[in-house]
This record gives sequence, structure tokens and C-alpha cells, in this order.
Amino acid sequence: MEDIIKTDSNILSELEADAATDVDSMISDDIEVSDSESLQEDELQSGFLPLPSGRALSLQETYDVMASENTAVIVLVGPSGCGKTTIESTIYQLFQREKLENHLFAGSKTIQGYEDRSFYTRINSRQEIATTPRTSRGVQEIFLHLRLFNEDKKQIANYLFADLSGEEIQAHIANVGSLAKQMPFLKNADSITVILDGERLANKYRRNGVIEEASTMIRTIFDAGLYSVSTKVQLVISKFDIISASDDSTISCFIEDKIKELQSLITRYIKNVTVHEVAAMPHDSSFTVGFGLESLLSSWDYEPRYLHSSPQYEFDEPIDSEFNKLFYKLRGTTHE
Ligand SMILES: Nc1nc2c(ncn2[C@@H]2O[C@H](COP(=O)(O)OP(=O)(O)O)[C@@H](O)[C@H]2O)c(=O)[nH]1
Ligand SMILES: [Mg+2]
Repeated sequence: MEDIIKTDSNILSELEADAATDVDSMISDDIEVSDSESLQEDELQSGFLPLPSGRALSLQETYDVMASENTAVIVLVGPSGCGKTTIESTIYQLFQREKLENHLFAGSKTIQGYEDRSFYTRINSRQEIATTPRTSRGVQEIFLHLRLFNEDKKQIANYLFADLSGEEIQAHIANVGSLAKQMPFLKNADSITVILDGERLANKYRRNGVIEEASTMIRTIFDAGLYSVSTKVQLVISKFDIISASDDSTISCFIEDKIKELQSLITRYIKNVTVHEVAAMPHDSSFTVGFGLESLLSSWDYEPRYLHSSPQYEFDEPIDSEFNKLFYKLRGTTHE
């Protein structure tokens, strides 16, 4: 009797040992790693696509976004140092804290692009002397991407931002044909956002230059026919904290007059012009970070030209079917 019991327990422990080896081999990292390495090589050979880098997108790469969902293309123009990159990266950073004007962050294909640009201007640190790096990039990779959910309209819209310095535009001024050819997205831009450097506007020796540069840029773009009937223009006075700190009424009178002149210049081409005072990264602590950016964001709102999906689409089936819930989720809307 004792022998039988012994034998049984021997069998049992053998079985346990076998099972343990199986589990060991199943969870062994070594085997996993070597398998997956050889698999990866095979996959690469059969032409697998690399993962997206998250960096700024090329024009080619924006087509996927534009073809799949409603998309607004926004081109920021202004001379180097006027504050374009700071406006773009501060908007992204503000979304990490809260919603902006009923817009909720719903993703970005260019997180790395934003992080690169935000590195020097973290709003949490609010550096005394903020040092946004000169935009360094491949000529092709110029679009930053935001996907936002509009709570009021219950709609998802994509925003593609390109910033062009005066110098880049200047380089094409001599040949209007080349401006159209090299920057075809300008023609289809939903918004052209002209940035006037508030720091230079606050300096009476430099302020005339700001207005001259802006009107040259506006004429260049519009004379080349790079706009459509639905294009909107925003005139943005950046670094408004500096203007406000100067406390000089002649500056505000000058700005008011010149803005009117620029507005009437633009309305020769298009009607939809708005003016915005912005301090994206104020040095003066009496201004909040991102001052004026909410109103600017609203002015960029997507307005349908070609509808990708009908926002009011209704189902015959009961609303709570699992399929419908999935459909609403994919579409980026809720069913309320
Ligand atoms: N005082 C102040 N400085 C700003 C503001 N926005 C940007 N700047 C500074 O202006 C400089 C140029 O900004 P940047 O965004 O790189 O200009 P870009 O060349 O047009 O992209 C940087 O040193 C920023 O810190 C602002 O709202 N207030
Ligand atoms: Mg820049």
C-alpha cells in the first residue's frame, strides 16, 4: 500500500516538473526575443511600414488626415522672431491642462514635433527669458497636427498648422509662380494668420518696418492668387504684454490706425478678417500664459467646405445598440 502511494507521488512530481518546464519555455524571454527578431527581419523584407515618428508632417503626409476627416489648414506668416512657434506650441501645452473654448484635445500625429518646439518654453516654468529655438526643420516637414473635439458642435476637426517666415516668402517674391508651386497649400489654406511682432510695434524706431513687412507679405500672397473665397485672415498682434507694459498712448493710436489700413488692404481680396491681441508666453506676470489664444483658436474653427460625414446622421435602429455606440465613437461624436 505504501509502495503504491510512493509511486503515485513520484508520478505526480514528474508531471509537475514537466509542467514547470513547459511554463518556463512558454514565458522565456530569450525564446520570445530571438523569435521576434527573426520575425522582424522577415517583416521588413516583405516591406512593412515603419511606425510614425511623431515629428512635423510633410505635405504628402497631411493627405491622410485631410482625406479621412474634416481638416482646417492654418498658415501662420510673419518674420522670424515674431512669435509663430510660441503660439503653436503654447496652444498644444494649454491643452495638456484644460479645454480651450469648448475644444477638447483628441490627439495629435506630431507629438514629437510639438515637444521639440515646447522644450524651451514649458509653460510650467515660464522662463524669465524664454528662448524658443529657431525653427529648425527639414524643408518638407512643416505641418503640426492637432485633432480637437468641439463640444458645442459635437464634432471632431483636425487642424494642420504651417508656419512660414517672412524670409521664406521673400525668397519666393521674385518669382510669383514659384511661390504658388512650392507652397501649394497656401491656396487651400482655410486661414492665413498674419503675425505682427508686438515687441517691435512697441518700439517707435522699428514699428514702421513691421507694418511695411506685413503689407508686402499680404500683397505677395494675395497677388499670387493664393487664396479662395472661403479663406479667412487673422491679423495677430503678438507679445501683447510688451505693448501693454509700455503704457504709451501714441503706440496704441499708431497700432489702431495701421491695423485699419491693413484690414482695408486685405478686404480688397477677401472679406473675413479678424484682429487678435495675443501674449502666448508673456514675460510680464500680470498676463496669463496664452492670453488671447482662445479667441484665435475659435477664429480658426473648421467650417465645412466638403463634408466628410454628416453630423446629423440618424439611425432607425435603437440608439443603444453596440454597433451604433461603436459607430458614434469612431465618428468622434456622441449620440446626445
Ligand atoms: N514677451 C513675450 N515674448 C514672447 C511672446 N511670445 C514669444 N515671445 C518671444 O519671442 C521670441 C521669438 O518667438 P518664436 O516663437 O520663436 O518666433 P518665430 O520665429 O516667429 O517662430 C522668443 O524669444 C519668445 O520667447 C509673448 O507673448 N511675450
Ligand atoms: Mg519659429
